Amino acid sequence: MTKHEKLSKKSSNIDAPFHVTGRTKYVDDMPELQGTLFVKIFPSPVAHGQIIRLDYSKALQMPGVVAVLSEKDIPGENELGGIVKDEPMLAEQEVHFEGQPILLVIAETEDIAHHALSLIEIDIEAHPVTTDPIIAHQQGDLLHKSRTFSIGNTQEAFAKCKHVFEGTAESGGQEHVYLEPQGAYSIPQDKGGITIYSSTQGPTAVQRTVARILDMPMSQIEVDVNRIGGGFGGKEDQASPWAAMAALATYHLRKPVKLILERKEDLKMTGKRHPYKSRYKIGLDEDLNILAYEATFFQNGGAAADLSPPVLGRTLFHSTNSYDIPNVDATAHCCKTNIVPNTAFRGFGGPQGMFVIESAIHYAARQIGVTPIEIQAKNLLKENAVFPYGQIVKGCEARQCWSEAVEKYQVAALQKEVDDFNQQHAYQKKGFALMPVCFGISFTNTPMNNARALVHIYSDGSVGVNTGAVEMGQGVNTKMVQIAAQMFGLPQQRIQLNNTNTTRVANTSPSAASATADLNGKALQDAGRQLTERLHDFIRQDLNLNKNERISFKNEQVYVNEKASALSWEELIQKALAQRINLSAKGHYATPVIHFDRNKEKGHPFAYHVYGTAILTCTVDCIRGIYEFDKVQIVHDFGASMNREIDLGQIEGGLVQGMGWMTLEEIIYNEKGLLKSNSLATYKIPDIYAAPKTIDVHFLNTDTDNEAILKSKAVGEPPLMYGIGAYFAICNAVLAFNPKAKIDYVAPMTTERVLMGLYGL
Ligand code: LUZ
Ligand code: MOS
Repeated sequence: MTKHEKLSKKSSNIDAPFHVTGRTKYVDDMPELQGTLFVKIFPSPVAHGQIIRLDYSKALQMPGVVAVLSEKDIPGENELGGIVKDEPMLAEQEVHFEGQPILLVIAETEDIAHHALSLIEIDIEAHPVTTDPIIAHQQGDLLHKSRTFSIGNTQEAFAKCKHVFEGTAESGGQEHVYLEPQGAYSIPQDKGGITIYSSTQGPTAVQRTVARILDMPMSQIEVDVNRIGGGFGGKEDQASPWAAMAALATYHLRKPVKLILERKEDLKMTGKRHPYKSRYKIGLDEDLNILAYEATFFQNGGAAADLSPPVLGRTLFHSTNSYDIPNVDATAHCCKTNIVPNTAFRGFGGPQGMFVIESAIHYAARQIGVTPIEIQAKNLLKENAVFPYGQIVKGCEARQCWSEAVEKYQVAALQKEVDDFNQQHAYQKKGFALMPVCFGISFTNTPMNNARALVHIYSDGSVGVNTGAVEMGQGVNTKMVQIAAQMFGLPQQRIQLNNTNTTRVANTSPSAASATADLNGKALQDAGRQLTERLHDFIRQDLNLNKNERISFKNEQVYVNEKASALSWEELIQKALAQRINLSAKGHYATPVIHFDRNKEKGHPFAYHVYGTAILTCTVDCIRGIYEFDKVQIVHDFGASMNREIDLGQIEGGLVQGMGWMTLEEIIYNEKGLLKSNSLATYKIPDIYAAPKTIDVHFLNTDTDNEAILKSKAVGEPPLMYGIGAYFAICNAVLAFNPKAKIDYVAPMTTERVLMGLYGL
């Protein structure tokens, strides 16, 4: 399906053979220890109310049921909130969203626990339900304080504009649909501690939450992650409750306990991408320069804060996407509603911000009578421009990506091809859109940008690597092995990457923010540097070399002045151990240069930015409203990609996931706050038929001095935002059929919305 340039650096994903032969192990694949018990969660059937009566005596009497646990059985704090303490793990008197956990049923089998749920009786007095963030804001229901980013003076700038437009835009939620649902397996240890195997992006977050719930020291909680079957942000913070629930049962019963959510439970009980409703005002001069931009974002945070505050922040950081706008006021409100607390999702609020500026540009272009491309091209970021948050634009590739895309993929010819097609076809119309992306790399919360690694060289010369990185399919294991192999001049087979484990690498940030390979890779390099320095000193003594002679490791051999010496790697290690040299090292990395002042909302929050431009072309069937994507062509700034195969996979996956968010995927709550799109039959994610017929990715190889690992830039999140172009490509096809179509800038652009646009319904 994919056309791509040659994947020159041959280092395919080390996990691939295991994935394709089914040998990869996820939490639920672990062999069960004898005596393992199973948990099922009794959830709130309503979105808001007061519990009047709760009777689980019948469930408790059912043969095979071992215990029913409620909030009263929590020895520590009944609190999940990592940022704001507003989220009980098990409901007390009030319930705030459908699916909120109330009780845990623990039984000898999963089936028994499942059946016991139906024996629980509950009466709830219904309270009013809010699902709309603007209404929540009017009622003063906020999860956190609102934030504003400002630069320049919008008042004065709007006064100078020839064109000023105002409008609204809305984007929907998005379900993560990681292949592996949430889950954990908790095992009591005889020293009093608990070991938890968790499907999490954040082992330390799980450890901290379990310790808090159980009132145990973190040092007694070991969290181990082999790998996870996808996360996409959904397991950055929201893997913790399931682990804490299993651990609570282990705490009381001293037994191994497993809790794996079924897909339908996962869909109902876990947070998603935040839906947003937004307003904008955009002002342009007669040459189409955007002089001023105002935006107000209403984020639908759900019933508790979870990660909504930093997600909201990233919406503001990316509210001007890839454009240089000198006067900006952007305000965002974190609104509390009665839906499941929403959470991190690839892009972390950035895509929601970008959708609004792209909507504003599209609307302005239609009103002025130019193409959006003209406005986009005119206003792209330039070197030394200033982002609204004060960071100066350095190493900017926005214009280079754009112009390479326009030239390489011949946008002028594409325009003609599309126009000709549209002339010749009455009931089929093509449309295309360009989507530039600029995404900042680093956790916006500066202190989170650190990582550690622990490396052991064993006496046979093999190397064990431990980092805080969680493999979730993104290929970070392969990247870590590549780095270690390169540092020691060893073949990849001699490097073993171990499970991510809180007893080996502590206090980790979650694998998130596209920064996992950068942070953990640099920590690994730090450990490697210590070990090679020790070994170099030893070799100098052993071979009687002076300071100027260069030592290196290549092909499992010690090289002196770029020539192979007689000393092999294995002999070196044995000799060094005989001399009692320490061949273990702990590496640490904290991203330099970044800082941010939350009071002024100014600083230098990102180590660097990733840039790119996508061209998305679609064909709309104007009788049925259905559409196909003919092709997506991308110029993406990879820096110097350390693994083209993995990085290409991230681009394709991110693109299609973003297109799904913008087109097919529609999360629907009814007026009672109940999730209607509660299965994969009613919630559609893109499959191979919905994916573009071709995806063509051009690697922009840049070698600017950035903070990326081996100058290979972060690649996890940025490509998702290329998918935003899908919305506008379809709009443009609809407008070709019906130039008076009312485009309301409400995503996703489902086939129903296309039909309404085509026929002005
Ligand atoms: N998580 C987080 C993230 O805690 N802070 C971030 O800035 C972020 N950005 C992207 C994805 N996850
Ligand atoms: Mo993420 S949204 O980088 O977990």
